[in-house]
Amino acid sequence: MPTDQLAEVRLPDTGDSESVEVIELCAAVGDQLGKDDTVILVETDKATLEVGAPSAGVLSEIKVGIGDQVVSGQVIALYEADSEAPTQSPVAQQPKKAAEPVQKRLVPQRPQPALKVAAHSGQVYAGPAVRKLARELGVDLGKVTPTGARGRTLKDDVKAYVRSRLTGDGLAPALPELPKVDFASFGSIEEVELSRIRRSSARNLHRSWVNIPHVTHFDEADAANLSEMLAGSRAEGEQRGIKLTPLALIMRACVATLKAFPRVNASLNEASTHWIYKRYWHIGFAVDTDDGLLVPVVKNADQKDVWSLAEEIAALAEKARAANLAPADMQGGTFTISSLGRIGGTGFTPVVNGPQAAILGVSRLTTRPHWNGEAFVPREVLPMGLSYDHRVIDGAEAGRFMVRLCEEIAGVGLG
Ligand code: CAO
Repeated sequence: MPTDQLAEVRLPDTGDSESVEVIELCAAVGDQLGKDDTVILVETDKATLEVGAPSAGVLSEIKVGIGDQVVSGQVIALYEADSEAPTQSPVAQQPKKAAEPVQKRLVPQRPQPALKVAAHSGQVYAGPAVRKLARELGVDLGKVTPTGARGRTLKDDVKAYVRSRLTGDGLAPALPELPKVDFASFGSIEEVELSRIRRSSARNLHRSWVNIPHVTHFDEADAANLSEMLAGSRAEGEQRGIKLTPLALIMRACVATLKAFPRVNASLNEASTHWIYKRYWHIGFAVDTDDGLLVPVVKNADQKDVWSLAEEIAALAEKARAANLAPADMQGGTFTISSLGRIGGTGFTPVVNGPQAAILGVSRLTTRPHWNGEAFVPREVLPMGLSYDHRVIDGAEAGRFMVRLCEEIAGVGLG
């Protein structure tokens, strides 16, 4: 089509008396444009503005380049308007007068000019073409390091981010995939879909495992007192209608120890620059249900005696097994206990329930020979392992935490 029959995209009145800079070309020659589709981005002192096509058509020529200074009314592109959507401003039909107001000439029947402030989400400063690319690639622009002028994110930044994720450069290495195996080729198989709970706990466990540098510290507490307490509590428990189990006593000992070691009750902030100390002690505990693992939380455990703790643990475990836990029952935890004592085992390494800093794994009470300086004597012990986020807790601190926890358990009372 001859140039003089092409429709124009002109820069509308930007409100700036001076020229403005072209910072991005958002379409290429040959692109099919819809009405208002952005052709270029310009930047004024105050904002980034999108300049759109007044009607649908195919882009024939872009008359400006990145970095060019343009003024209101200047032709920035030519396009072949779709025949069913005739433009208001083909050059041949509607010759322009320099003095004519730009917006009227471009989009006479529209209340709004084809110019709008480019959308900014949060702190991210990027044009629509960059946002479109990010959307297509599933990239969170907040995670991309901008290299453009005044902190603007460029297409190349998005591409560099994707490349680094794929090749394992930088801080976020890509995980190598497990080999795909055709199990059926080796024998008969049955495929069973995971429950919603199992799928969500698999996600949470994986997320914690790959994000948190785990260390597990093992120790054993003298459990003579704890066993005695439990045995001695039977009659009172029957009266109260509450069964005391080791977990309530362990939880109480944990709270006392967490108060002495506040970092174990803390979390790292998202940017890993600050510790967040929580002045509340909400203790989660793992419950094994038919549908998978659930972690209800005893809120304000520091304000409850062992009977109240035992009662609440039993009620929450019951709710978990009946699939009746509300989301609020599982939120706000500051530390978690996973007790496999009823089942057995001498020790295990639980996965930290991030962003918490630590989790205590409790194994089965057992009797071991203990050297008292003169002879080996039988001693009942409670084996425990504390898995912790090594970014939050030093090894020595974890060791001291466990020594103190063992002391608390050794001297635990019913108060
Ligand atoms: N050593 C020996 N026996 C123990 C024990 C221990 N460390 N802890 C509990 N027991 C015994 C109790 O003395 C009691 O015995 P009696 O029935 O003879 O009186 C019995 O186990 C009580 O068990 P319980 O399960 O009813 O009560 P609990 O308070 O100890 O635990 C709960 C409650 C919900 C934590 C538990 O039932 C549970 O689901 N545990 C599994 C947690 C899990 O799956 N963890 C793995 C998660 S992956 O990290």
